[in-house]
Amino acid sequence: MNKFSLDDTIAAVSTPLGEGGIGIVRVSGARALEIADKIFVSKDGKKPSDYETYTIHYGHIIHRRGVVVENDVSPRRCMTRDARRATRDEIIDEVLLTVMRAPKSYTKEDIVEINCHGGIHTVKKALDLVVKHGARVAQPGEFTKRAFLNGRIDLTQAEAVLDVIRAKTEGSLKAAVGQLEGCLSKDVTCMLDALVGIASHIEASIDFPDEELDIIKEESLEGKIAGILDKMKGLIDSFSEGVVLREGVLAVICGKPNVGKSSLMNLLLRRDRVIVAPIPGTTRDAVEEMISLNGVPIRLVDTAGIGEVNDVLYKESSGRSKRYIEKADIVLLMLDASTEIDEEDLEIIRLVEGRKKLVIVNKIDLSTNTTPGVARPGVVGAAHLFKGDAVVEISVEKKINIDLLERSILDMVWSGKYIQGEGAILTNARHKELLDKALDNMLSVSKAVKDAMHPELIAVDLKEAVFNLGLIVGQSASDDILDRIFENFCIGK
Ligand SMILES: Nc1nc2c(ncn2[C@@H]2O[C@H](COP(=O)(O)OP(=O)(O)OP(=O)(O)O)[C@@H](O)[C@H]2O)c(=O)[nH]1
Ligand SMILES: [Mg+2]
Repeated sequence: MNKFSLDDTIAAVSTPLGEGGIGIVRVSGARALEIADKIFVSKDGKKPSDYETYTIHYGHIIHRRGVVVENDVSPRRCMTRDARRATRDEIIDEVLLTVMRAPKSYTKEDIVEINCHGGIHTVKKALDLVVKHGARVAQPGEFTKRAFLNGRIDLTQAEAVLDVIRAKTEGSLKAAVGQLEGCLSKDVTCMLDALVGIASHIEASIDFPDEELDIIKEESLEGKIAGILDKMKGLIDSFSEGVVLREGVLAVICGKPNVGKSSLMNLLLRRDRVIVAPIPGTTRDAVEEMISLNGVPIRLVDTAGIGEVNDVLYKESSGRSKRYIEKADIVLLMLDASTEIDEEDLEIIRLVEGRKKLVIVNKIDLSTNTTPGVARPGVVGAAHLFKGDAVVEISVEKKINIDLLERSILDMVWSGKYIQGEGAILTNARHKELLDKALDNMLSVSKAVKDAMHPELIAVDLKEAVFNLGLIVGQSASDDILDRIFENFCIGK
């Protein structure tokens, strides 16, 4: 991407390619208005370059092939009707054109957006025309990259743009919007300012060792460092839950055939997504769907029962179930309350031993023991196998304890310590990695200060911490890092 300069004017279709109400071609750069002048014919007779910023105008996108003049004496007069038609201007579409002038635009450059009728051919033709008149087709994420390079947003905010687009649930969206609004940037920038302040004093004490600048011996320095360490640790701690908001939790329902796994999947999804039948071995493939529990995205997987189903597909389908179980963040192990624990159950219990899991005892409506909270006869003998694991008794059929089940799943993945969208929460592995490094640097600084080491030694770690924190918000980020971040974006964003 970096072989392309910021001087180019870029263009892309910013809406998904397909049938829709409107399709938008976005053009950004110094020549955006000049290009629009060449292709847009307005109702009011004005040119886009005459328009004020933040205005929208009705007109047509025209491909000017040449003007056909009445009583033409040129050789065109001798052309066939088809050939003459081919030289005429072509109306591409009836559009609305929006003008947003630099610097108050998404990219801080002049932007023109052409709102076409949403159809693959109209938007493609409009884009072709824009390109023909001097724009370059944008790379993925290049508009947002320009917003970053032109200083409108920092790197965490640019990354949040993609998170907003890809948000899996309301909770993910709140966290992403918080980051886009600058929650994380603010925290990181505060830490950076504090570090730079300390670093400049330390540099001064290196440069003027004889003067009264012995900041290292100042008590307030240790306090300042402790404050920064706390802030860093707090953010790092938030990652275990933040990443859940961004990526979702993989929760795999497993158990022997016919215990009610697919029935539970459908119930939690609130629709009949998978086939349910009283025949063991109904589900053959693993099916993954997203649900939201209080805004927390859960990637729920229904698997084929692992057990005695004697046919050729069994090996493949139970193999798939096992592979999913291996990948699971949490295992939802399902047992049948109406039957005794048998060898099939035991095989699966052994398979998921030591995993983070919730034991779900289903079909309590069929069980003879109806005392709430008391383990069913079928699983009494196996209680010792679930040491420390939460057990929830439910009936999918009669919808008993489904709220409790959902709460139990949520409790396993979300502490409730962080309110989505309120305050900074770390959701991105890149930020976590850099904060981990910055924390290490600061722990060394703290130790060096306590041990009254030479200021030059302290300064080295301090600089590293500043560098690592700076990378989070994009200061001194290399082209490689930027390429890796922006290549994940869609074209037109
Ligand atoms: N009585 C009762 N029947 C249930 C309950 N949950 C599921 N069933 C029934 O149990 C049978 C099997 O349900 P499924 O959801 O297909 O079971 P499964 O675990 O997905 O089975 P496989 O795909 O074969 O592994 C169906 O007839 C369901 O209607 C329940 O809570 N109580
Ligand atoms: Mg099933």
